[in-house]
Amino acid sequence: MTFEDNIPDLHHISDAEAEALCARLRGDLLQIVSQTGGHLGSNLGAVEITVAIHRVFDTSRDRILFDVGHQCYIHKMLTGRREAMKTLRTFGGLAGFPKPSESVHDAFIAGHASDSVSVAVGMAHARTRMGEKYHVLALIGDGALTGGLAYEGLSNAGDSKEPLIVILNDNGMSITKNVGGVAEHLARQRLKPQYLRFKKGYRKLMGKLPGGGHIYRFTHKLKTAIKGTLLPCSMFEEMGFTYLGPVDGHDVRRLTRLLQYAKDIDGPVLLHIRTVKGKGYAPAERNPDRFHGVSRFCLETGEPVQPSKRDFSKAFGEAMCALAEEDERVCAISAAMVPGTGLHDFFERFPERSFDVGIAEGHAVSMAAGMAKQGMLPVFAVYSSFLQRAYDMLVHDVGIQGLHVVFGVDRAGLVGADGETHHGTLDPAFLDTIPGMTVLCPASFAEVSSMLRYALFQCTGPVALRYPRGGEGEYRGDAGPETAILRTGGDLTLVGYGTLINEVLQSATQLAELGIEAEVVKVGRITPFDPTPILDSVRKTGYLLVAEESNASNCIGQRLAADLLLQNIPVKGIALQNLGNRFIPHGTVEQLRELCGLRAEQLTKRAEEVLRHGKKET
Ligand code: TPP
Repeated sequence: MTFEDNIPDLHHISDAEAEALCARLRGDLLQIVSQTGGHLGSNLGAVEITVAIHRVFDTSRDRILFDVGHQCYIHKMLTGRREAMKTLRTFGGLAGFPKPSESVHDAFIAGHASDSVSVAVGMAHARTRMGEKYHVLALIGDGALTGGLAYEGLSNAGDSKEPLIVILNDNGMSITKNVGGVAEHLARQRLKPQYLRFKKGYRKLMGKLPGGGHIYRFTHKLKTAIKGTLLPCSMFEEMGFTYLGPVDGHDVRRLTRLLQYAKDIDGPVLLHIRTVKGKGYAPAERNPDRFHGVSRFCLETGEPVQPSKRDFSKAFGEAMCALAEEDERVCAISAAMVPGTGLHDFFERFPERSFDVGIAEGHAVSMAAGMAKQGMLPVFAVYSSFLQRAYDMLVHDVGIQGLHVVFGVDRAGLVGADGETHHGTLDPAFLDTIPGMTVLCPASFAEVSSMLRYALFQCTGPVALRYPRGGEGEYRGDAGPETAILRTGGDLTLVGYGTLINEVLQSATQLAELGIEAEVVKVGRITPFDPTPILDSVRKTGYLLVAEESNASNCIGQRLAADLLLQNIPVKGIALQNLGNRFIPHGTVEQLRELCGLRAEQLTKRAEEVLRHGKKET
C-alpha cells in the first residue's frame, strides 16, 4: 500500500511561510474531516507543533512517537499522504492512526494512550547501543499523562540520560476535561512565567535561541518561596529532564526555535506546550469534547450529517441509572470515557457515586476491587480493547478474591473505522481464563438491561457484560443469560452470540429457502459456558456451524469441538467461522465481517459446504 504524493521540504521555509502553511493545513484538515469523520479537535490543536517538528527534524530517519496517535493527521498530510486523506479510516484507505506499513515516516503504531515515552526510551537505547544517529521524540497529551504507564516511561527516560525529547501537549482536556492531581500540577506550571517577572534571580540562562530570544531554566530555588508560599517545581525537572516551557503551542516560530534548541541538548528534554483543543474552528473550541471524535458533519454549523441513533452504550447508561435508583451501593467508574460508555447521565444524576479516574484502566479495576471488598457494587464501564491494559488487576485484585465487580465491556467485537488497536476481539478469550468469571453477551437493548440487573443482583464474583459499538439489529428479544433456541430445525445447528446472532438468523432464513432447516442457538453466557443445549442439538442434527465475532483462540467453537470429541458425540460436519488469529484492519463493520466470512450469505454458503462435505463422507 503506498500513498505517496509530493513531500514538501519544510527545512528551508521562512517563519511567514510556516504560518501560512499552518493556516492552509488547518483549512484542509477541516474540509477533509468534515467529509471522512475522525479525530478533529486534537488535530486542530496539533497543527503548529507538527509543522515545527517537520521544520526541524527529518521524520524519515528521526523517530516521532505520537501518543494515542489520533493527532497524526497533519503529519500524514506533510509526509506524502495529502491526497490519500480522503480515504481516511475507510477500508483499504489511510488509517486514522500512525502505521509504519503506510509510510516510513510513521515510526510506530499507536491507538492506546500513555506508551509513547516508553517506546521512545527503547528507541533511544537501541540508537545508542547500535551506534546510530537520529533523534527520538514523543508527543504526548496531558490526558495521556493520567495513565500510569507514562510515569514508568518518564521515570526511566529521566534516569537514562539518553537524548530524547518529550513534547507535552497540554490542552487541559482528555476527551472531556482532564482529571486528577497531575492535571492540577500542570495547571500550576502555567503560572510560572508570572513568578519569573517577580524573581528574575531564580532563573538561569541556558542559552540563546537561534534567531533571537533566550532560554531559561528555573533554578531549584524557585520552588521554595515567593512571598512565603511554597511553590512546586516542575516534577519533570525532579525526574531528570531539562524542562522547557510552558510555551504557546500555536506559535510556530517559537516552537521551531525551541525544538532547534532541544535538538542539541545531550539528555532528556521535556518541552511543555499549551494548546487549545479544536483551535481555529469555533464549534470545536466551544465544545472540545463533542469534537474529539466526529462523524461526517456540516462545516458551517458543526452539526453531524446523520443524527446519532440509540446505541448499546446509551442502553447501558439508562440501565445503570435505573438500577442506581434502586440500590445505593451501585456506583460507576470510568477511565476517561464517560460519554463514550454512555455514562454521561449517570455522572450528572449521581455525582457522589461517579468516578472518572483518567486514562487509568488498571487503577480503575483495582479501585473497583477495593470498593467491592468493602460492600459497594462497582461497575467499571470500559472499552474491550482498553480493558486489555488491566489483565493482571483482573486476575490479582478481583479474580483471586472472587470480588463482585461488574464490567460494562463496551465496543466488544469489531468497532469499524478505528481499526486494529480498537477492535474488541480478544476479551472472550482472556476473560475466560480468569477462574470464577462470568461473561454475558447481550444481543439487544432489552438484554443489556436484564443482564445488567442479573449481573448486579444475582451473580457473585466478577461479571462482564460485553456489547458492541452501535445499535441493535432485527433481534430485539430478551432471552436472558441462558442459552436459547431461537429457531428449531433438524438439518444443522447454527450457534452465535451478541449481535452477530442477526447474521445467523438471516442465514437460517436463507437456508430455509434452500430447503435446509437450521436450528439456531443463541448463547447468553459464554463464561462459564454450558455446552449441553448445543450438544443436544448436534445429537439431533449431526452438523454444527459456530459463528463468532472474536478471535479463534479459546473461542466457544473450539470449546464445543472439544466437548463433542470428549463426549463421543457423532458429528458429520463442523465449521468454526470467526476472526481467525490475526489483527483486523479498519473499515465498516459490514466490510470487516465480510472479510472474515461472517455475513449471512457467507454463513449460508459455509453451512451448505459443511452439509455437502458431511453427506459425501457418510
Ligand atoms: N484508554 C487507552 C488506554 N487508550 C485510549 N486511546 C483511550 C483510553 C481513549 N482515548 C483516546 S484519546 C483520549 C482517550 C481517553 C484522550 C487523550 O487526551 P490527550 O492525551 O490529552 O490528547 P488530546 O486528545 O487532548 O490531544
